[in-house]
Amino acid sequence: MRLRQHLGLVSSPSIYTSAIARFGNNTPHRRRTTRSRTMSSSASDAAPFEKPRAVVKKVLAESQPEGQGATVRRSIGRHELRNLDPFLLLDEFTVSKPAGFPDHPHRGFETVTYMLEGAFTHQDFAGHKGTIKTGDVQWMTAGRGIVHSEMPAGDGVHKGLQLWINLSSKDKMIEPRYQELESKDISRGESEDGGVEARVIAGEALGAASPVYTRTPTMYVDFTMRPGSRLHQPVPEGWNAFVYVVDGEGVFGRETATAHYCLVLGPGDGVSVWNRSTRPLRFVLVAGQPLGEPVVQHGPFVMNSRAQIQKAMEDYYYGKNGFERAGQWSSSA
Ligand code: FJE
Ligand code: FE
Repeated sequence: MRLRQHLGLVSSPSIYTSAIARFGNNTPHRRRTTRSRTMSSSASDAAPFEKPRAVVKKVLAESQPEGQGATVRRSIGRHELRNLDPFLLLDEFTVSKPAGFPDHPHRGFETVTYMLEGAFTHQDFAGHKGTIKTGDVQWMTAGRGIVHSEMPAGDGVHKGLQLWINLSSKDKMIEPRYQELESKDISRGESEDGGVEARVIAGEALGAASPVYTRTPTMYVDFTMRPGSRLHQPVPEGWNAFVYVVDGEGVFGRETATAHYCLVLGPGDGVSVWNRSTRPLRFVLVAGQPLGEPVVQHGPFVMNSRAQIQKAMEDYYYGKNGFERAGQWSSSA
């Protein structure tokens, strides 16, 4: 029963090619897979991966002040979790009015905002304005320059995740672009036994694929697992990958983690997860192809050299090279 779940996982093309190749090849590993197909469900719990990814680092994202009166739990980007190329930052934000992230610039990377609860309104200097609600995603490619505000819409508590993905040197100065996904339009995959649901923000999982175009190849999936369920999720080899637990408790490889823990995964072709608890488990799995380029960051500017950072600050200050509208613009209440 659980094995069918593995097979379902390898039914889509592209990033699962290595797993498919394994099933079709007469490797020693195939024998194990074939055998488990005919054995009890406990035997099929064995990972179908040649090189299962293990947790190599486990860090609790502690709360810290950020923006104007806002609080974030920073995982990627904190001291212990730097250099997870192409990822620069992951903040779990919790914000109530009047706190927020008022007018600020970005250059050289992408921000992906995923709402967990409540709503956020964004406004930028080019007249883009919108509100993302629970379950919605805003995928913003800042490129050469964006100045915007990100503020809670309405009363109460507003929560979400913001991920920063670096852009390659050839993409850092592209025109800004937005990709927005409403919750209802997010592709959902489900394991065959219904124990696991995937909301696919980028890439593919459980037979569902996201329409988001990722300039830096990225996989971003929000998984919810029922008590007792298991997942064997392929993750492209050579990509850096991590898990961030949103709610509940799970076993990732051999490591157990609860909410607000970030788990960096080591090399391999997939990760196995087990919800051994009696409550639902929710986590995001994020993976990306490393850029392998120098990273020089100064707050919201991320470039390849000190000189380019200097240039970004000048461009912002003098309103040049993408920041032309920065001078006269400010967000409205
Ligand atoms: C910031 C540069 C920034 N984490 N999580 C410098 F871009 C920001 C910033 C955010 C942010 C926004 C949201 Cl909606 C969620 C975030 C940082 O806007 F706070 C500083 N100091
Ligand atoms: Fe921002």
